[in-house]
Amino acid sequence: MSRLVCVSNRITLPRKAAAPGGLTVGILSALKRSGGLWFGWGGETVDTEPGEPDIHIREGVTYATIELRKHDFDLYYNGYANEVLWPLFHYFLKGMRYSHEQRDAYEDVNRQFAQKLMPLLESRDVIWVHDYHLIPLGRSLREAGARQPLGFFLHIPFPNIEMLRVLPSYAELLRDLTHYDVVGFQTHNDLRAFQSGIEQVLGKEAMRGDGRIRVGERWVRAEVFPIGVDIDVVREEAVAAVGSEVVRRMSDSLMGRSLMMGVDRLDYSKGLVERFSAYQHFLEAFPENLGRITYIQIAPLSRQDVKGYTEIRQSLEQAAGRTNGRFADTDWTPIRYLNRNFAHPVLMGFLRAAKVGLVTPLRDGMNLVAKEFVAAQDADDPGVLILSTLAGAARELNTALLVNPYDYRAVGHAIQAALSMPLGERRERHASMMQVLKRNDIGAWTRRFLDALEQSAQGESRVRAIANSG
Ligand code: ADQ
Repeated sequence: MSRLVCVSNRITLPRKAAAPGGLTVGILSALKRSGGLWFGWGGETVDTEPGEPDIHIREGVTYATIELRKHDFDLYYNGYANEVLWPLFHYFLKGMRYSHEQRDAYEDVNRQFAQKLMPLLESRDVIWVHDYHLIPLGRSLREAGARQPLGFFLHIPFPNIEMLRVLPSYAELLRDLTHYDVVGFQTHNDLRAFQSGIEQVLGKEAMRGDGRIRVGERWVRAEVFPIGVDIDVVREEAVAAVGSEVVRRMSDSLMGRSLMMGVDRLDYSKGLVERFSAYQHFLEAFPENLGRITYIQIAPLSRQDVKGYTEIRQSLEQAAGRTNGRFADTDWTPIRYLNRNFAHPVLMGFLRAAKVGLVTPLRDGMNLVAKEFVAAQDADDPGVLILSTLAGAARELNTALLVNPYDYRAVGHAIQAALSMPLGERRERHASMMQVLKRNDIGAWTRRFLDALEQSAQGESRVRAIANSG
């Protein structure tokens, strides 16, 4: 039987207190089904030559972690990945800072990944590479002699060609993606953006009617695989956590007020500054809610070494301070803004306790918090999801209250509508979203991707064994 090898920039070994991000949840779900190897950077930087990968085995999954030189890491991760690709792919040109030195480091670190991974590979492996940090890895692996089936999934949006062309090396980026057998995206928009880029670089004749791309003698499959959540796990975590001390303490402290929750990494793409303005507008426009609603925003700091993240942090502290200074009473704080992590089950308990889930990114590949909010609700008395039209999740969760996150008035009105929505309507909207979540849960995501790899040019029978083992 063949083995699944997942590769991502960062590996988080399972720890009790760890708060896994979306990518981690997805990869673990895939690996736990079939066992296999997870390869990536372990979180340590060194000043000397990095050593050989460290190997750990936990619950049937082998974790191989590598070190990176500090200088390389700064240029590759803080630099190219997070100051060039992340802002560009999220349509934030203002945050983009391009340098050739960063680009060279990005290429170099991808080659280092390939060199360190090659000796660990077996001929029957199937390789699944994750996200924008590792776009050139497929080419580097092929150059190093890898012949195994290679898949790539992009967790973030893929920009329209007119945006992508801002990148001096955009054509190389598109060509690099064609070294994979399967390239996966979150939504049809992303897929179309990729296809229009490919048409521009390889010509219209490279595109087949069925969506495949011809590259010399090879075919590349580019498709949509919307990532989902494990509905049962989220529900179980949420139900169990509601009785836990930390969630009970939070609920008691509301003193009967309605709870509105936001849960995000602190990132400019998540639209928190705009969200805070919208909330302030809501309190001004609908003063009957003063003292009756508590908005808890959980936003742990991320990427603190990347310029731009300090600014957003300051803006948010000021905005929360302004709203609280203006509207708070001796026994009521309108916004509770927390820069800290909570264990996943606790978060799910908070989401279940909320009457309103506020998920208003300015751009997001998918946004799993939106899906988790829906899955965590009590179906008999569900809360209402307010969701940005610019999140990938809005393509599927179209019975959420959809808002343009830049339109603070519309977001304020949506909060008011959510708070006063009758039970029947809440149930209907929730039931319809649950159907979508069931169809596209995390297991379906993994299976579909591995099935596509199965049908791709190489390694049919080997991949089938993995896909069926779930
Ligand atoms: P992220 O940008 O990290 O992921 P998201 O999809 O919201 O964003 O996933 C976050 C995950 O981390 C969720 O499981 C959530 O519960 C958890 N999380 C978020 N905030 C947390 C907090 N404060 N404490 C603890 N856990 C927290 C990227 C893309 C997304 C895409 C995912 C998966 O940017 O668009 O949905 O990958 O593909």
